[in-house]
Amino acid sequence: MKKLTAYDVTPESVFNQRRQIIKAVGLGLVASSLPNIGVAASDSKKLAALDFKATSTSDLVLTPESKVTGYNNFYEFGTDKAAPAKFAQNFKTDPWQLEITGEVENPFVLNHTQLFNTFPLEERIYRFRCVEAWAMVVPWIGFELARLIEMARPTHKAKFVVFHTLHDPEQMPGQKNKFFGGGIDYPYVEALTIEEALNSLTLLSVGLYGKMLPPQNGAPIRLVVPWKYGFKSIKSIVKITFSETRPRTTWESLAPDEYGFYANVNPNVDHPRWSQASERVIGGGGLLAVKRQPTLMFNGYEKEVGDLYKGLDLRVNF
Ligand SMILES: Nc1nc2c(c(=O)[nH]1)N[C@H]1C(S)=C(S)[C@@H](COP(=O)(O)O)O[C@H]1N2
Ligand SMILES: [Mo]
Repeated sequence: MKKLTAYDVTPESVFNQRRQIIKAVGLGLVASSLPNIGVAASDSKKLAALDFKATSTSDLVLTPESKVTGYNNFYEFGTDKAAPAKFAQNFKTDPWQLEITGEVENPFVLNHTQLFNTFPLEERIYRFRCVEAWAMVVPWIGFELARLIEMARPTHKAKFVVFHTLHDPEQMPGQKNKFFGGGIDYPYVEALTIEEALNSLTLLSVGLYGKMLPPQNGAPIRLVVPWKYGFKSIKSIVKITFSETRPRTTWESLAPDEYGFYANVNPNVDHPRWSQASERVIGGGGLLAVKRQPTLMFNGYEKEVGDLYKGLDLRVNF
């Protein structure tokens, strides 16, 4: 199988323009206010290209960009897979404030520009597995959450890192209408143990496929935890709180028998209503065939994260 780098997934012209654009962002200009920067976005919206270290290679076959940005779970914009791409188009992600607070010595706030230039951006090609048993491979752009945690300097009491999505019912129809939003009590909240949060796989993502995140994928900043089911990878984050106690997270609160706090991808622990032993490959198999593949333990990242769960009964702590 072909080895992919960022150069394979982004038109060359975009690469050549990156340096220019990032300079503008550094000067405090807003990327989205730049004149047409010529990014060949598949949808009508033009998204700014990002400057990142294009070092990642992978044997994984990338999911087509149109699927990554067109088949989404973002219940704030409706429960249908096509709803977020449709209803999030005018979602205002700039200006934005991400607040870092709680059990830290150095609480701080990042504005929209600072999300993109405080930490060096890199590309990470990861498997992405939804609890609904479908799978993608996504070329994310972002930075390790560990870098942000270092800057915040957690106190010895910080045992959990808690993430909050924006609460804005005027912009998010799913927050205004309980049925449209899948019955969730918003805002959407997710959390990791501090050890999980510090793992070098854990990413705060600001882009994919060489460009800023489209709104349906969680712009301007979202979490990516590749060894856990997708619902842990919370979108459009406005607050990160360090806490001594484990919070009640969104899906765990809604259906504790079906969605656990850990939510580690595990082929041996089925969802009560379906098997997790195999997964449907999104964009795979062409028009007529549905391609399935075996689910990998920790989504293929056991070497990197297996030690985090030594001695833990994964059937009980699902
Ligand atoms: N705020 C928020 N974050 C969310 C969700 C959501 O509904 N709201 N859905 C989750 C689920 S179930 C999945 S599978 C992923 C989907 O991410 P993607 O659309 O970028 O593939 O986002 C996760 N993050
Ligand atoms: Mo999901």
